[in-house]
Amino acid sequence: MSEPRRRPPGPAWLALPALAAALAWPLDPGRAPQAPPCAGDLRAPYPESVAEPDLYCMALLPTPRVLDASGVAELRRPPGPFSLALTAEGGIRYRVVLTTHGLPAPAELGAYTTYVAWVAAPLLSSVERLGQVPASGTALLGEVSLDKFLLLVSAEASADAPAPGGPFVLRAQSPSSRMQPADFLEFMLGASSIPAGDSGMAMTGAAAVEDGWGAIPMPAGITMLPAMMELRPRVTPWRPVSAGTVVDARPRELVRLADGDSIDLDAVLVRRRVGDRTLLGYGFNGQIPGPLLWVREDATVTVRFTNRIEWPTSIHWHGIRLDNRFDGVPGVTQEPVLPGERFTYRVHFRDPGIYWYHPHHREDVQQDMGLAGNLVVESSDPGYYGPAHREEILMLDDLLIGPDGAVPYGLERATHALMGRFGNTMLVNGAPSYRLEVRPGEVVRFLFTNVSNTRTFNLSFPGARMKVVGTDVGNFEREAWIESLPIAPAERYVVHVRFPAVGTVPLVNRVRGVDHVAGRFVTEQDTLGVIRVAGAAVDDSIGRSFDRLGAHDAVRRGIDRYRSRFSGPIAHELELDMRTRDLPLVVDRLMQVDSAYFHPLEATGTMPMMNFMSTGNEVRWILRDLDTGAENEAIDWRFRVGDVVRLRLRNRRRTLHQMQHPIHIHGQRFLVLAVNGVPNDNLAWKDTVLVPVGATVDLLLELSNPGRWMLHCHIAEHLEAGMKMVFTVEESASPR
Ligand SMILES: [Cu+2]
Repeated sequence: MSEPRRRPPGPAWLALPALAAALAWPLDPGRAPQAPPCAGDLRAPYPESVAEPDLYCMALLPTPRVLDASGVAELRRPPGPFSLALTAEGGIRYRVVLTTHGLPAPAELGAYTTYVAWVAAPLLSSVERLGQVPASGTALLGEVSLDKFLLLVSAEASADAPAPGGPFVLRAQSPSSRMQPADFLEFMLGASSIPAGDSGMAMTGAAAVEDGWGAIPMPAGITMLPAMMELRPRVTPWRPVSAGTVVDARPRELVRLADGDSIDLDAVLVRRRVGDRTLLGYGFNGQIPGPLLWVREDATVTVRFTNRIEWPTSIHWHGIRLDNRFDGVPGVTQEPVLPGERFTYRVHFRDPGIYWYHPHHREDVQQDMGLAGNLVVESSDPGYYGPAHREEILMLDDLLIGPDGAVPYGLERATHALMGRFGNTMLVNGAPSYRLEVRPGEVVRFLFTNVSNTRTFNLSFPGARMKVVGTDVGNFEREAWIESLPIAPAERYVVHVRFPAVGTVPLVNRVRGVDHVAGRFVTEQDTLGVIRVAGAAVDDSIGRSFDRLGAHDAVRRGIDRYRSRFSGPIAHELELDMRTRDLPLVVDRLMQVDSAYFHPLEATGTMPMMNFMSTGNEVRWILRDLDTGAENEAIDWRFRVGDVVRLRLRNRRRTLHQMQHPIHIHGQRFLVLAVNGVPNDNLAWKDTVLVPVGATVDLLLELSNPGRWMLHCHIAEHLEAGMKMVFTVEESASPR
């Protein structure tokens, strides 16, 4: 089955050097073809464009009155701190850049003086003005965030026309409109019914599955094909069993460690309460999350780790630029720590910020069951983050719990290899109902870490303003207002939120799910916690400072010495891809139908059975070096300490299934220079970046730390299905 291709109506808009110049496109002096996403042939072989035209471009077709005219719209990421711009509801925000060619003078069509572009819902239930466009040329227009939409251009008597009055001359459908209810599936695959309309996504039903897997939770309101319900992973189901006494999981404890201090960490089996369920899990020192380790910047601490669980394991110190020997990657930096064995880590903390630690072996099981803890590295500057009344450290997670308890894991290989194990129970600090009490006017600093296997959250506090302050390895150059916080697995963000008035404010995750079979979007909303605002108002000097966006001059100055490298050549280009083999026919067929459109962000699990049955036997996720063709661990990059290189990550869309990938680089730090060619103007050091489907992300990687380091996707199941590589950083021959 071939993918639909839009054949543009005329060749005139194809080569648009003027567009690039007009919009100051960052032309790449390094490798040749870096065109804006929509400046080439939309059918050209990827990767000639800087983003996937199939997802980020729309060819506009002429109406019969202007058959020689044409147009193309680019769906451009608006500037902002995240690689994907979302609304609080989870819609993807795009800035529309519209290029028209060959439209007649408006007066030739009647009493008109100009052309105006509009965005409309598919059935024209709403129409909004996007801005004025020329008869031939390029205009930067307003934002679009509808799931599916039409772009329309009409001739108008006035540029200020509040609604379309004149004739339409150009129109196009959003790439997401390619998703349609697949009526023929009923015939082809035996779907009993394809419901219409929108509904919530609460996991209400469950598929009773025999043979040791228990019952698999199903999202309500999402179409399931009967043939899908028969699917099983071709691995042995594994769930923990308690032999002898099992300790009850405790909430985490704060452990302050001074330079030179030591701590014992044991991975143990625990019994945990999640809502009204009792489950077996794993905890560091019996705690979920693991102990909150608090250190000062530049401290070195010793961690004596003992493995008291039944899997081989290790501890990885996520985001810490430590000595390679202690990075905790079995097979790369150490042997796995076998059950009953010990390993001693010496961890040095160079950079202030919020970090975390977790196993680096079968994370899909061990991390999911509770082995994850936060680390706070306190800055020597007491005003590092700016003023706030209090600080809350929140670890976000989700668990997949069916009527028979936690859904078993795969013994030989991870299940859920396609999309990762999306949970149906949201957790904050290991528990399903986070509560906080504050006084009116309080500014709360939240330090968020996403430790879920695959879920990208889109957090907001409706009714309270939020600004982003910092991320993985320190602060942004300056604070920025945000309407929501998209946070991918392994990412961290520091935000300040002000709660102005008495009442309650929920912490919500709001995303758009894709019902692939019915070809529609659905709303998913989860309340992760509740902030109760009560009592006397606080003194407002911190509140007043909250209203101003602060600048982090030290961060900006620190980045200044790298700016001359921003436009250097691209050292390596990695394509993110996947391959399948031996998939059941029903899955393969459905994936082919499905591949007509991939949403840039798969924010929730709407294909639970197809996902559940897939393992590393059927699915291989791939990092491919575009220079050598080498894949995953066959890639062999070599650098020297002091190198500063540009990397380009391209998330290939033209494949059977694609998904966003949070790419993590061990032992170093990087800047996200640009997404889909749009440069970032507010930078921060990071160790994990979300690469949306079909997107291109440019990084500036600083090689500051010698050793053999991993680069991998932080979706636990994608890592287990191969999506990893190792690069080498050699000691510098001479001081730099
Ligand atoms: Cu991935």
